[in-house]
Amino acid sequence: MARLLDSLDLPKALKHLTLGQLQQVAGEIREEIIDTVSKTGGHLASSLGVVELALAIHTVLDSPYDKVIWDVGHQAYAHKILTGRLNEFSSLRQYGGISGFPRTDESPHDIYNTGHSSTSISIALGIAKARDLKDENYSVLAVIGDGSLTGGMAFEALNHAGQLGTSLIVVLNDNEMSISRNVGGLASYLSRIRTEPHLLKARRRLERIIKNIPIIGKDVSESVRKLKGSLKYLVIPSMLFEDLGFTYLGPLDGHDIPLLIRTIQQAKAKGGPVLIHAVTKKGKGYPPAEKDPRAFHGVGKFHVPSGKMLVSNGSRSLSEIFGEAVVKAASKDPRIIAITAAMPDGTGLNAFMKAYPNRFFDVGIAEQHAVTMAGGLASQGFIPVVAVYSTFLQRAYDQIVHDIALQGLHVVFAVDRAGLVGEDGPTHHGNLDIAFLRSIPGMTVMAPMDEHELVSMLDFALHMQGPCALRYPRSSAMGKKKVKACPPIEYGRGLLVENGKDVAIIALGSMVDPSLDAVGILRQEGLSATLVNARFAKPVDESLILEVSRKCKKVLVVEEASTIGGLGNAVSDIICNKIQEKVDFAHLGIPDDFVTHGPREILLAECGLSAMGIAEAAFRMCKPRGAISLAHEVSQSVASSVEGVT
Ligand SMILES: Cc1ncc(C[n+]2csc(CCOP(=O)(O)OP(=O)(O)O)c2C)c(N)n1
Repeated sequence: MARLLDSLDLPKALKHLTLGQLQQVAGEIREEIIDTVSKTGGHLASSLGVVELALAIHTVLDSPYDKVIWDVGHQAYAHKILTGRLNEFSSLRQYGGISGFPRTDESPHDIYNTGHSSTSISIALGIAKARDLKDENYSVLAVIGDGSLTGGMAFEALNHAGQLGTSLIVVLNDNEMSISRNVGGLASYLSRIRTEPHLLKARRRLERIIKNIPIIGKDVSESVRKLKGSLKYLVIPSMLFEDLGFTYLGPLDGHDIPLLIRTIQQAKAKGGPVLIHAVTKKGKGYPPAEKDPRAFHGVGKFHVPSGKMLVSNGSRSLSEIFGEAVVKAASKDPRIIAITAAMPDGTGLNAFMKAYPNRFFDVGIAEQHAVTMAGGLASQGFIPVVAVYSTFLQRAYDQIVHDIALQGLHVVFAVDRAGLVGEDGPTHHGNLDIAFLRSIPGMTVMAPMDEHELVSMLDFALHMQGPCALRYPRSSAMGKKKVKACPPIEYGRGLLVENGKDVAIIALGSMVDPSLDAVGILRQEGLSATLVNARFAKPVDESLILEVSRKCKKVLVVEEASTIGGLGNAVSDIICNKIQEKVDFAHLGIPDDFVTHGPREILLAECGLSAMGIAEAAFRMCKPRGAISLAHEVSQSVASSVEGVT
């Protein structure tokens, strides 16, 4: 049967649909999302939960004249479909296809690039003030989840917006979930509003009142005022949002399209800062996701009828291996504490959470607090391990500098998803950590070449002093050891893996393995290469660098990190400052640009970070006029990405 969705000129057509038609479109959007994400992977449960919300918003507002900002943006699939991207939707998260997050270069309806949490209210407030200053008249609406509301920035923005009093609508999409169950006092507060019996009664009353308020005309704001007066303080003992200066409307059923439409109309007519509290079900409309929204928050490919995940290579992720290793270490040392910022699953710390619940802290989406709290614990003799994705650690830079390094505290940073993450794209790539961590006095930065070295480095990090970061990519374990000899970690010492004479390749972490394959390719081309596993990005092994540079006179540094500020800069400084004779230097890493989304292997290859790319770069240094044979069988050298979503 032909879909109504295919015949509509969206989003304009929404305003002319009947309720029945809007409900039909909601169903069709859900099917489209489930079908596509089952093939592409993506943020399924979050997107299914806001279909009615997206429909109501685009029915009432005139996007892109009115501005809609989706916090994190992982839940914006329905918004994408409703704003003219139905035909491209099957390319979601694919290389060259549409992004899994709002992107301003993709559509004028995507007002801001998002991917990191808790930014939407600040963005919306800035846009609303710009509107006021330019004497313009559009509406600005931010949608923020209850998980994202645990981020400090969201509170900073609410605090400011309430004071400024400008017209701004914040829709709180409350599904009781972050990726895992939401945490903290705010979650308990929202839960109380949702479930206390006398508040439930008030909620029904509120819904009745809203349904009876005229949609247009001067009675509207009077009705809203009365409505507020009748409910505020009377039924909800401490109206946090009202006290901050917002008109609070809710809690409302976030799947009731007419109720949502009317409430957004009310909020628009009322003016000033308004918070609509919409209660939604994460995974709505797809039973496996409703049952297990955590597993379906971010998924790889799956079988639609059963909800079974289709895992392609079955091997374990580095995150899982890290998680197991830290549990083992904690069993021997009661001082070890694990901290995550709303990512117990993604970081592998769920094992620790189960084994040592008293020594485990999920702080919510609060990376800054996670780091400084670790500082407090470390100051009292504990050994905190803060497991954070590289991209989200950016949030806590000053805390690392001021609250950890300056105090000389022993905190271990497990920096997961370091390097290119793949399909989640530029907001999630973690290529800056080496640059921003290396410049901090007293910081140690390590990167393991495989899971075996990861475990050894974690052990080393737990037993040293001072702040220490261990960075590893979004990758699966390699299984067999490729480099047989794996001597114990020594502070600031690298490892000579191959001892050739024509060119020295100095590789860091994830780049050791493809560099080893590159050495094999070079051998077939008649060149003998040295390979150093750098192990440390700080402090670097100066004596080994000097030794191989003097011997080969050609040095290629390879790292899955920004070339600016990376290991390569440290190596070139040493060569420039300490070697008199001429040494050719080249550097492969992530260029000074925001890398797009797509499979990690493709993105790495585009940066020259494949076995063939590394071999070609080394070959060019040795034979600038020659050309490497294209016939080399390049093994799948970069451990393939783990299934699923960052
Ligand atoms: C700064 C930051 N830390 C962590 C994340 C990872 N992350 C993405 S979505 C999410 C949970 C968001 O929960 P919520 O806002 O309630 O949205 P829901 O998925 O439940 O709809 C987290 C922790 C992030 N995007 N940004």
